[in-house]
Amino acid sequence: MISQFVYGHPVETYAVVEDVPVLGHEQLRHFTRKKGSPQAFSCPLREEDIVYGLGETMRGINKRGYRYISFNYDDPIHRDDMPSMYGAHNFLVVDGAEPFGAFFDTPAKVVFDVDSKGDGVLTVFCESQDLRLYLVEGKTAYDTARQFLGIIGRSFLPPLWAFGYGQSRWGYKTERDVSRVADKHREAGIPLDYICMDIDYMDRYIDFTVNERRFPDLAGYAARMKERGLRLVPIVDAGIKIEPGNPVYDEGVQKGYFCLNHEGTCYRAEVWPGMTHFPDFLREEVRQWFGDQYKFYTDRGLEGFWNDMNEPAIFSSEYRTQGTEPDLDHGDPDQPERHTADFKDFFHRLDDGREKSNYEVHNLFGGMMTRASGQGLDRLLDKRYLLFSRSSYIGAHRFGGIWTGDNASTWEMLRQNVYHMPSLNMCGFLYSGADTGGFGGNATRELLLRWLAFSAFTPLMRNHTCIHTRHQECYRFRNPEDFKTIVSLRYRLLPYLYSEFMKAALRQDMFIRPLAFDFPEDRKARDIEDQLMVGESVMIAPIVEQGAKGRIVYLPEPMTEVRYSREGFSCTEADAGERTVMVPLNQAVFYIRRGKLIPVGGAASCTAELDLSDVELLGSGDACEQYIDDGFTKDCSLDRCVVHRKKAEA
Ligand code: MIG
Repeated sequence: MISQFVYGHPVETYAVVEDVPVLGHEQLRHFTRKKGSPQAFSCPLREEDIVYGLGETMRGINKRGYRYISFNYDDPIHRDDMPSMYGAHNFLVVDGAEPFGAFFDTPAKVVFDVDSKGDGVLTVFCESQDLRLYLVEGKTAYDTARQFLGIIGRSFLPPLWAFGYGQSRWGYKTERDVSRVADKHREAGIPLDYICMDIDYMDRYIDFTVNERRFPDLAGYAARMKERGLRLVPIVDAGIKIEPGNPVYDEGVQKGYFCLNHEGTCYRAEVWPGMTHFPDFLREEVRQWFGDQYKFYTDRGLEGFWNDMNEPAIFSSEYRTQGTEPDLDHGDPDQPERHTADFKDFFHRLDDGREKSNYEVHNLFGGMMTRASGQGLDRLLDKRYLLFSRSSYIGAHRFGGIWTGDNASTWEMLRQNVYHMPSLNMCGFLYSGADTGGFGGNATRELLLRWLAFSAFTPLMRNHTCIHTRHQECYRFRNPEDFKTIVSLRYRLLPYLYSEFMKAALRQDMFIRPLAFDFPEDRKARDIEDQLMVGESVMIAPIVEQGAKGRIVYLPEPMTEVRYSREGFSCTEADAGERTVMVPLNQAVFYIRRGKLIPVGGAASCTAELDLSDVELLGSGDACEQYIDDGFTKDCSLDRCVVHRKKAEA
């Protein structure tokens, strides 16, 4: 049961794509609304109720006990008291006596106080008077989340190669740098499908250009790499450099495609290329135009992209030339103001004729860039593309995935990655992942191995790190053989993972879930945050602590324990309850649910070498269904599933 409540005159966000009946304000259940600025929606929580959701916010899977702010921001210090990250995912699920979910569909700032004072009250403060509130009533928390996924439209479907392993580093500058990464992986036998090109591939950081000294023949190079089963994935930033003579700039100015300043001329903000203008992504015509620009890359054979700096990030502006240190709100919990001045300085002209400051519609900017790029790529390519963005809003999940931005090489950040995955899935962002190994700071061998063993199960599995940090490619560490084993696990699992991802996306379901969603009656499973369900049949229990030789795992039911080492898979049947499992750094352990089977494949150095239909079956079930396609087709449907049955033992 889903209903909608409309307040004021909401801005079109394109988040919900299904018709949802609008009820009168007096019919609002669960919440009491207090008018004012901000308007506040409150509901009581019982001691035992759990609050899920809020996508890309810090802290645990149960959001209870803290305060979170939806106001997209580029802040690389991901301390767990950071109130907002890069995305705004305003959906939460209250798992109480009557489970329900609520989606606050407004692009302005929203503050979620999830019982931060411990007095059993959830209050959502919406700064704008204009919003749609969607209320979802489900049988369980999982059912509630699934119903929500049903109204926001199907997840973006990346190509198979996007499920391979990717290597990235801010600092690869030239064709030689990129080739070295490719060669070293191939030499060490570490599988690899793509290499990201960070801002240095561009001509002076200008979008839709390439530095021809560094990449003299990008098209030829991309083709040669593709023959080796490797793709190039360039970064695209939000701002367009002010440079008369550049056709993208000229056309944007001439057609009025950029955001305006207080004087009604194009707003000027400094980012990587120097002074730039921001495309007014909130308008359809501008999105069309921006999306079409990706032709520069697709003409050169590129099929994958990451969109960055689209909160948008601003170093300085025509109004703020100094004081680049943002006044971040890490302190007073009753003062939700963050650094907002810049966002009040530029304006969007909406398709409905209204003009809004970026501050009023702030959280839509990055998501609309994703929509523009995704729709453009869909027009330009006759196959599926890879796209992931830093900033996002619910709805953008239909056009691309996200990565969780500038984390760090710390164990906390690995734990945060574990918590993020189910929360993002509830908000539609199935294709997501973190910078494996950590962006800021220096990764250790142990951290990277444990992190890889976790991100082997996340759809986006990319090792990325910041310039001037320790080199973090697998082959830089002692015994690359161990890294090969862990990354190979990902490839051997791809028949299962790809199939389960595609099935979940096509069914508008979650791919990664909290344990409690699958075992709602199990009191103990309800409280577990460091084990997750991946696809229909697998449970994982990642190791997220330095020096840990193993960990305690809770099994809500008897399962098959699968250990992966350089010798391959070995299975043992494990009883329900707690068990201690020892996991050396060069091994990984996961679990298959009772009565389930999963298809696993052979080793491969890239997805092009994989034969998805050549599988062996692990687990205790009799049959399983595997989704198989060519990895590119846009014509994806559940009809592509094949059934495998376990052969009777001889
Ligand atoms: O101001 O392009 O989150 O992944 O390496 C930093 C350089 C800009 C931020 C992204 C990061 C990327 C970096 N970018």
